[in-house]
Parts: sequence; structure tokens; C-alpha cells
Amino acid sequence: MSPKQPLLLLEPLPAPTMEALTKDFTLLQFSTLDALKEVAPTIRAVATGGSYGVAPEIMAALPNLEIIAVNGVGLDRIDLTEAKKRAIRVTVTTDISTDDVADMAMLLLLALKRNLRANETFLRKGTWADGTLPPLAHSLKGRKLGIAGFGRIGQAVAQRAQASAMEVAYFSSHHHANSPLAFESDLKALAHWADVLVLTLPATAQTKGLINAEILEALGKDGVLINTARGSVVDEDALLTALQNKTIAGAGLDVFQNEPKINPAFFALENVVLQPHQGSATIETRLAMGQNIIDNLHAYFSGKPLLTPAY
Ligand code: 8YV
Repeated sequence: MSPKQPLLLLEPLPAPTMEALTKDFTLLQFSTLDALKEVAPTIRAVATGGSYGVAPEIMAALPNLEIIAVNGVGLDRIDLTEAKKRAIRVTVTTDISTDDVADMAMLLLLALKRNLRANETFLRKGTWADGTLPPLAHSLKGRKLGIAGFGRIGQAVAQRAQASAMEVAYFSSHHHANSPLAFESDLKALAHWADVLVLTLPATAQTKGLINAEILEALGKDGVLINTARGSVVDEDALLTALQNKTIAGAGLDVFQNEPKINPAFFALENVVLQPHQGSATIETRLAMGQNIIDNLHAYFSGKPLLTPAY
């Protein structure tokens, strides 16, 4: 590949990924759209995060854009209709973050059910040394875990939950014939059945606000919600009300609406475990995601098939 292609970077990548990219690309970052517009015609490639995407005004400002390499699997922040219309290729880091995101779902669940945050505070305050013990927590064993969304991440969560001796069922757009797990086509019925509802749904127009007051009511006062999907799949006002009123017992959340400036009402709650969208944020996985971006961009500019096209 020569000469060096300009590559518009809309979200920082790990340092080794950035260094590797500079061998074949001139990395461009801009703080304003006006500054971008000065060099926009030279930009054929963009790299961005799954949760950051490409804003419509940026896509519109790049008349010669040919490929968007996403550092993630979420496509909710990219106008795929417009990309297809303009024949802009889009790649995602398919299956690279699956296990880490599934681990995050189980981490949030275990932290909630085993009172991790409260017990550590109890210990750090010296209360244990005073001869008292924290309240007992809850086992995962034998509890019912419902998964909303049964793609790669949902299936990886199912494996982990079964390894914890949980009973697992799933809600999806269709029955997965290759899975022995119980398929529930009615999300409310799944929520009513489940002790734990894990969200691994894609963020689409159809899933926006899908987890609403009715679903949370069905999950019930002993139920917990785990979200490693996107904040947009939850009616966040309904969730906050359900947590404040103890309509549900608690929530483990790695994703929120309006990230990173999330609703501060979450900070006043004791029945939540919160993470700043860290599902795929491990060194190993982010380096592998970065290598996927490099490989896809090299393939594209060498006229070879993309490794992991989004469509
Ligand atoms: C990353 C994600 O946090 O896969 C996604 O779409 O949201 C996460 O894996 C994000 O893409 C990092 O840029």
C-alpha cells in the first residue's frame, strides 16, 4: 500500500494499534467539523468506536468516504442505510469481544448477588474487626436467568450461567434450533419467569426502550436486570423508578443513555453495580480488536475481501 492513506480516527485506539496504523496511514483527528471539512475530500477511511459511531454530519462531510472500520460490534451509531446507499463498506470486530462482554455480564450479576461493593465497604470501614458480620448474600445456583437477545454474546452468557448451575432461557427474534435452551417468544413472559434478566440485544429502532416499566414489573421485586447491550434498549426513567421503588431488587449496568454523562440519579442508588462501558475493555481484547481494524483496512486498500464486513 502506498502512499500513506489519511485515516480519520473518531475514537482513540490502543497505542500499539495506533503505532501499527501509522506505518500505512496518516492518522487524522479533529476537534471541530470546520477543521475536518478542510481536508475532508482526502479522507477515504474512518476508524471509530462501536459506542461512538460516525455522526451523520461527519459522514455527510466526507464525500469520498469508502470504508468505516468499527472498533466494536455495535452499529447503532452508524447510518447503515446511508452507508449502503453510498457503497461505504463497514467492518466490525466480530466475535472478538464476545467472551469479555459475557464475562462482564456475569461480573455484574455476581457483584450484585454477592453484595460485593457493600461487603468491601463493610470490611474497609473496619466493621468486620468490630465483631459483626455483613448480611448474607444470594447464590446463583438454581436461579433462573433469562437472556434477551441470543446472538454470540447472549449465547456466551448462557454458557457461563449454566456453568454456575443456573436455569437458562432466552428471548430472541427467532428460535435457535441449534440451542437446547428454552426459547420464549414473549419478553414479558421471560421476565416473569426469570430471577435475572440479562440484556444482550442489538440496539435498533425495534429494541429502543424495549425494557420498560411493564417488563420491569414482570421481572419483579426479587429480580435483577443486567445490561451489557446499549443504554437505549432500556427506558431509563422506568428503570430508575423501579430501582428507587424496589419494583426490582437491583441492576448491574455497563451501558447507559447519554454516556459518559449518565443520569446522576444512578449514583444515589445502593441496589446497583455500575461500570463505565467496560465490557470489551481488556488489553488482550482491545489489541485484538485493533488488529482487526488494521487487517480490514489493509485488505480493503489492497483490493482483497474484508475479513469481517458488517453487511
Ligand atoms: C466498545 C462496544 O466499548 O462492541 C461495541 O460496540 O460498545 C464496545 O465493545 C466500543 O466499541 C469501544 O470503542
